[in-house]
Amino acid sequence: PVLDADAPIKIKSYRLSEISASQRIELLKRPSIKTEAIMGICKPILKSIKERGDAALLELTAKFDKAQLETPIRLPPFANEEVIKQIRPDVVKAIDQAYSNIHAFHKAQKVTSGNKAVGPTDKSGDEEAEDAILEVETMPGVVCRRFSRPIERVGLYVPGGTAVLPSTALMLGIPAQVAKCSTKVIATPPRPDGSIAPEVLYVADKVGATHLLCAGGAQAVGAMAYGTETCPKVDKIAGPGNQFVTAAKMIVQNETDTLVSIDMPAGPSEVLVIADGEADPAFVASDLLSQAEHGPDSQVVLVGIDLSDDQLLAIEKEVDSQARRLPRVDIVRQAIDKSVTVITKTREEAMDWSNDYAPEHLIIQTQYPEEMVNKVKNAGSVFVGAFTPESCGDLASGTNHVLPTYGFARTYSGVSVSTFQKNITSQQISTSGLGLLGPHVVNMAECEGLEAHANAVRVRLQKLSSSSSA
Ligand code: HSO
Ligand code: ZN
Repeated sequence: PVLDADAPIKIKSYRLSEISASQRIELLKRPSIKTEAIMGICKPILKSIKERGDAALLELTAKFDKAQLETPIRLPPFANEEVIKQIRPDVVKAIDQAYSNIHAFHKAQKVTSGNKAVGPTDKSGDEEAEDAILEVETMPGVVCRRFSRPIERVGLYVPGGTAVLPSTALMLGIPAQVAKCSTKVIATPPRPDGSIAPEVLYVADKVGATHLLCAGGAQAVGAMAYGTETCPKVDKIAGPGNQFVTAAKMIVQNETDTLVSIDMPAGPSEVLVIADGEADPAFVASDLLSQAEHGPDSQVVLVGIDLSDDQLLAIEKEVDSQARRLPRVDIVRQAIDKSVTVITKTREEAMDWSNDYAPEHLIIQTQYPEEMVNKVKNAGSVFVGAFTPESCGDLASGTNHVLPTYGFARTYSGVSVSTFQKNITSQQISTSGLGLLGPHVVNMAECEGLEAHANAVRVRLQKLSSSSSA
């Protein structure tokens, strides 16, 4: 839709006290996604990749990305000195700092998931962090353990489109590197001249990617899910993407013979900002706009706590004037057109609204922001206090920016090291342990009518009693 360039760039606002129950439900809703239609487009694409592999992949890349490639796959090293020279030196430094912060935060996740940091992983390579083992002796002689292992082959989707996203390559590549996945395919669409952004190539080397798949959309998802002549088949595909990427991920995940998992369902990116009368209107507006510039379907929500008309007006003025100075103002205008401001009386009402919405990003610009964090029930990632803009988490603070959208923050977590691991449990029972536990298992097996289960314990108990009496 072409929006009038002279019209004010303004978010529709409501006072909570004037909103009916049914209106509340409507305002909390995300715009509906036409999954069926999109899936209908993706299915033949996936089928052609499955049947014709690289040949189909190259045709689709020529069609959708306008790039003529000889092969869809590149192998490391991806960025030689020539490539790195094409990146602004201060951008190289920024990527290095972001890598260091994100790596530090994700490496720490390895040792906090259990009670015993004496993992089974070897100490080779650059990842010295050890996997935690959880160990509980549930009865004397009955020891239960849980440990993690990397998912071996993973596909990391880095969107192309209107922005270059080396940050997404970091957000997916680092946790996979820390988890020690052995095959890491980064997929990203090539530019029409067949090239890949040098910043993404630089990151691909830093995270130890094993393959670069120069393809995007449903066809890239298909190549990683099924494997082609040149692209390895992967066990799990992670990363954000447009509606086609999301639909393709959902389709391949449901194909029982494909055996591929995905990180999470994904919708358009979103932010909810909670601000009170103390918040700086320029800060609040800047955060709303940094989300709005991602795409026309970005969701932007402002929840104001007891703001006067003047205070709201000050924020609205900032939104309008800052937006007009942005290169991506046309995208911003479309996103803002679908956005909502709600003014509540109390902090509790504001937090209830946020928890009901379950935002991907929650920014808290209020007095005593930490107290508000304690009340967060549903959110992907929280930005605490006036000097914590979302951009910092998006790019370089250390947390992951691949987060649950569309209300899935109620049940899903963002990408982390555990996205690229699975947990395995084990148990080991001593003879005395079986003496204590065995009779209970026999009784339960009989109750379930499973005589063979009961026997597997009985034969052992009999052996133990005959050898002890012998
Ligand atoms: N806000 C985006 C991530 C991003 N921002 C990448 C800038 N670059 C989704 O969380
Ligand atoms: Zn962002």
